[in-house]
Amino acid sequence: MSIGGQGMKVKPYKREVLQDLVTWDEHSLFVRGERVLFYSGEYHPFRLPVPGLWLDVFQKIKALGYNGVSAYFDWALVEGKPGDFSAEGIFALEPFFEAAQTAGIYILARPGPYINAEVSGGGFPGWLQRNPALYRTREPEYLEATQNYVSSISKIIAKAQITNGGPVVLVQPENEYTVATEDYTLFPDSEYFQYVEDQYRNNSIVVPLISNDASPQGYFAPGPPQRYAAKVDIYGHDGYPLGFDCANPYSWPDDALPTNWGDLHQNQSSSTPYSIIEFQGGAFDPWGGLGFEQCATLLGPEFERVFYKNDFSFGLTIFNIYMTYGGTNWGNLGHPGGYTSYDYGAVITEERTVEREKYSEAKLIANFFQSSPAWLTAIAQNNSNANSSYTGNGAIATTALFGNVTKFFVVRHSAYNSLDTTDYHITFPTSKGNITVPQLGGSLSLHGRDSKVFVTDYDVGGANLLYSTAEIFTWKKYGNKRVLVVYGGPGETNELAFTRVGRPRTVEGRGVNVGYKNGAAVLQFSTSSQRRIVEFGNDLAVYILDRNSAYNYWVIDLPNDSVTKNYTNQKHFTSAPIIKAGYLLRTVEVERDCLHLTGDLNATTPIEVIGGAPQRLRQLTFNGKDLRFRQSRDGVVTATATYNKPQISVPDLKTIGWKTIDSLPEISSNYSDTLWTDADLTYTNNTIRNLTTPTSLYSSDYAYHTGNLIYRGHFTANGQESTIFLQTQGGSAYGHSIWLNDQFVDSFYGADKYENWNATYTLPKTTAGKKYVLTVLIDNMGLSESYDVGRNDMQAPRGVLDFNLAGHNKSDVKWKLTGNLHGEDYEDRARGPLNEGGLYAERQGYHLPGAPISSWKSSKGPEEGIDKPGVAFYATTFDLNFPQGYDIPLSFSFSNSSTNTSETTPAYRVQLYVNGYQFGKYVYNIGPQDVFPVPEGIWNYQGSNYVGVSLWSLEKNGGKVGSLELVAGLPVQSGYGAVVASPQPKWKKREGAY
Ligand code: IPT
Repeated sequence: MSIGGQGMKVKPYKREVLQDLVTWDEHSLFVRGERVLFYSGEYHPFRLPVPGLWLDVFQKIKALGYNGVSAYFDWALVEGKPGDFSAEGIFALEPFFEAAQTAGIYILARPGPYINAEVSGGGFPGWLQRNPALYRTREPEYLEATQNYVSSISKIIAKAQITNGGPVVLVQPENEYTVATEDYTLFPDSEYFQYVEDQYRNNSIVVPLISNDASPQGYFAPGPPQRYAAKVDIYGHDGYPLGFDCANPYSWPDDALPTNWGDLHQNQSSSTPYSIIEFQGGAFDPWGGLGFEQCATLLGPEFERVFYKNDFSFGLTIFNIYMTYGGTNWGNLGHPGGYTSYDYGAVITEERTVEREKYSEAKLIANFFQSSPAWLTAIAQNNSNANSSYTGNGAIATTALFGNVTKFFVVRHSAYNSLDTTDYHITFPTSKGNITVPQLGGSLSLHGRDSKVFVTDYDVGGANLLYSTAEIFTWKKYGNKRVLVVYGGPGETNELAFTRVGRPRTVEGRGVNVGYKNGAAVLQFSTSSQRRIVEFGNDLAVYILDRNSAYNYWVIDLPNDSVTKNYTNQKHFTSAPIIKAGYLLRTVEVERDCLHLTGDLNATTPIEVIGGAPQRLRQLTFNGKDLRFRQSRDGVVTATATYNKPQISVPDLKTIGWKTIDSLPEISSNYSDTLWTDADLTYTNNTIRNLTTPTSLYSSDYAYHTGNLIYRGHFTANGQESTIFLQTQGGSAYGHSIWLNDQFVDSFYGADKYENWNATYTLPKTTAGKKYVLTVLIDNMGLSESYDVGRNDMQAPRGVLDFNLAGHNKSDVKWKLTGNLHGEDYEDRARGPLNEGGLYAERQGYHLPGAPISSWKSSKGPEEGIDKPGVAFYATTFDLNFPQGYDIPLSFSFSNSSTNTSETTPAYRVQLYVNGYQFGKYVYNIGPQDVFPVPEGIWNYQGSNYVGVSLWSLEKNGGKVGSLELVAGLPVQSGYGAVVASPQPKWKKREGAY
């Protein structure tokens, strides 16, 4: 294999731009001169606002066999006010980079400034709505607006580059700069793109810049041929072949498997490694959607097997899976097309569990490629005749990749979505000539929705695996002895053959047939759950598993020298222990004759170190505790890690006792809005909607960009006010409620398909000469993304768009409005600019721990509810006393029963706050989410907690929550250690709060 410095001699050349630690050629990236497969999972720090848990997720990604993480950073969260960049506490990136480094994970940093990502505004802060420029174009006002963010974030990223000892090896400017409206003729604009690249370069970013075309268009690819004046260092593209409709989780459309990506790559960017920067790892899900479990099924283990291996068949060596850990759209950070959970159906759940089968499948695939250095220079062969090639069977498609010695064959059904099991033979071109397999009789079989990677002349530490149809999990070499772990699907016949090894002998299990053909020892077996071990002299032990058993095996790199630290490096990687364990293994350390493991258990679990333990093991620890063990003559270590089920008690929210306060005092006659913002701007910079009111009523014109909005329209009656026409906009699934003085007028309950609504409402009788106030409460579901260049979708205003009061000129009504207290001068620097909206309780800070609740009314809580339309705020405090050493998911769970109205799906909206962090937005009449996980660190598991709940009932008879409970999931006995809580600054009386 060609690694290390040899790469430099290989044609065409290894490119070094501004530094020589991260380089590349047409095959792969190199780090410190060594070829690497950049195998990465997408994970956003801002969707897990607990820096104390960042390492947890990194370790779970590392344990998959990945060595990279791609992370977006969200401008809207760190520059809530123009010019005021602040990335501290939960928004600090340094601890994220440190955690990556500790886990041995390289970072692809994706700071935007536009990121999409299903976040509010696609990452654009709300104040950008006041900027009239065309976003993501060369227009100077837009470019200037990005400057403070880009230079500030670049400095942080720059310090974390590998050249400064940090984990950052790649940076992506912009995001999917691929789709533009027809009338934007400058697209794709090299001048603009070059500007973005220069912004990063001028702010000390020296690692390679990589792109992510939404689809393979070749925009800004360095070529050859270079088609654009601007170019990135490494060209990459994205792909979501099954889309985002989780409604039919078993439906794979006939034409959804990409087959031409390899050809496109050769035509577009043959000088750079084939790179997929976002490949579908799950799906987002809209309001009214079907919930993420369905997405996890659609994008499950079968999808990973067929689609990931298909990606690899194009010669892929830079791969990032979006999402790998999704997390939570807490505190209003999401876009209107999604709800609070951003679980994404990813391999790691929102609650950070690794229990989905797709996690284990992803681990099998990644480990294979990571243990196959020959992969990195193998060349994908033209696959236009893939159907029936190598097999002569038209139902099977095979794509070959040829290395100098080793060859790879990616096999799937020609009809990739077939559910059939197909029997076939394959003819391998090997160093011993063409060999048709299986040689020992019978046939191979490929199950429906499966795909395999076969190898020939594959180096197992000096032993030559002539071919294998059993898939490789990993192999290692310990001194003179190699251990190879292979697996097969249920009931399949598989065959492998070795040259250059001793005589085979089955030492565990039965049913392995041995033969000698073409100078090689051939093993044939049909897969069963019974493990087989075959030893070839003293050279090699082959572990034969079925897939489900293989799921229990782990390889975690050993710590390296002081330079490469925990980063995978071939030398260490090929001698890391292979360990059979259970739920999760996090770290492995060999210290002289001791072996230290950390990991998580969900049950009492047998541990078996099948290779890599010190020869005479003296001590084995698991999570710091000694385990009794046995060691065989071969060095295999066996032990048992015991799971102790803890006692967990969770407070009963039905009986705990709550305090409550009216959170819509605005409709009472003695409420004063003198401190509110006057909606008195007679113009707007908004470019996508002209004003149809005398003054702008767009919330972002007045610095309100997040959460609920409240408008107050003052007028003096003339007795003619029979109706009001009102048009509002809040994004998908929003709603509004209207009052005239304290009298309820009506509500719009909302639905997924309505981003805005207009209606004419009948008003109660008015008395001429009297003063009245219209109060309009509007939900804001976040700002739209700006996916298409040439159209400022992000500017879609929030709030009142238009109105018409019968008997009046529009100018007779004087409007005031509020959102979160003090808008862009947001109060809560710790929880950031988006966490709180404009409800009275939020403006007062009553969602924060320490709020003065003792003077409030006692209540049974949200299940008691209110008997008229309005907003109630409930609060309670309690201690949790969870045992240490466990990771315990803890969620709010609503159940869908009962209210006091006649309708079957009554309209009410709930926001949940834990220790001040908004961790749930529940819209009962739209759904789908009714379970809201909150991570430890937002919760205090050994201490006191403050829970706030706002309940907005939109119905004329009011409403109540059917049932609200706290539910703890299965406690996982964890080796992670104590979780440092996120900052939870307490309530203080707020100056100028109204
Ligand atoms: C791709 C975006 O780049 C990413 O930010 C995210 O929005 C993702 O989609 C979907 O979750 S765009 C792709 C759908 C073409």
